[in-house]
Amino acid sequence: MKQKFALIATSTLVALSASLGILPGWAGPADAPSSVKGSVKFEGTAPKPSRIDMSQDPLCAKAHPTPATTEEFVVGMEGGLANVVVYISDGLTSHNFQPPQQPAVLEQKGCQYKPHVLALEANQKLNIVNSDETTHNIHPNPNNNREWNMTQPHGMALEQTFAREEIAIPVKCNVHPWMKGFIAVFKHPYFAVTDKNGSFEVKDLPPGTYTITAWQEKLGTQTQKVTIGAGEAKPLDFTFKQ
Ligand SMILES: [Cu+2]
Repeated sequence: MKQKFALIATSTLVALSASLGILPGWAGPADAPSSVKGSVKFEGTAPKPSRIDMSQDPLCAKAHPTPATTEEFVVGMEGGLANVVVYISDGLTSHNFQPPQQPAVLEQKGCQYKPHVLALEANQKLNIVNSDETTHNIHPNPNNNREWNMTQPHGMALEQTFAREEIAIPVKCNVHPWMKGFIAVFKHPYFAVTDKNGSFEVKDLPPGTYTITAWQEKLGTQTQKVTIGAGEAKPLDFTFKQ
């Protein structure tokens, strides 16, 4: 009886250790999800954001006690570059993905797009929200998807989808010429957009060898090839310069 208890205790400990990834020499079960995690940096002096003149629409201007600035280069602490889309561009063995139930949300707030760069899956619902008092007219300019433009007064609900992969679709407002953003559409769930520190994490990857691409609206793309083992959190960094 005592021996049996010891056996159960040991196997529980092994399972626990494995799930925590602390058992030496064992990376986890073959199907344990992996991830790639790191940051994107801008090397050198990034172009300074410029002030946006919103005086054309007082409802926009009054939303900004201090003037809003352009978002083409958003560089944070220690050169971290925000709004970079990092994604698997090659190496997936499965190509059959259902879009998530949860809709993506693009907000127009202070007459700017929030977020400035949005990533979602093909056929995932996109809720477009106008939080401003003014009326916007959102107008994506795709190459590989259906083009549309919609007038959206405050409070009007708007839902759209994009059927095909496209990285990335420029979005503008037909009313306010300074309003610019991007929507990246993926046929798989393995993508992330860097935060204000330039950090990203692409999660729940099957182990494998992948080409990973980082896309920035002004600086173009960079790729790296990585092999990620089962349960491994692979560090990966990108550096852009102009
Ligand atoms: Cu607008």
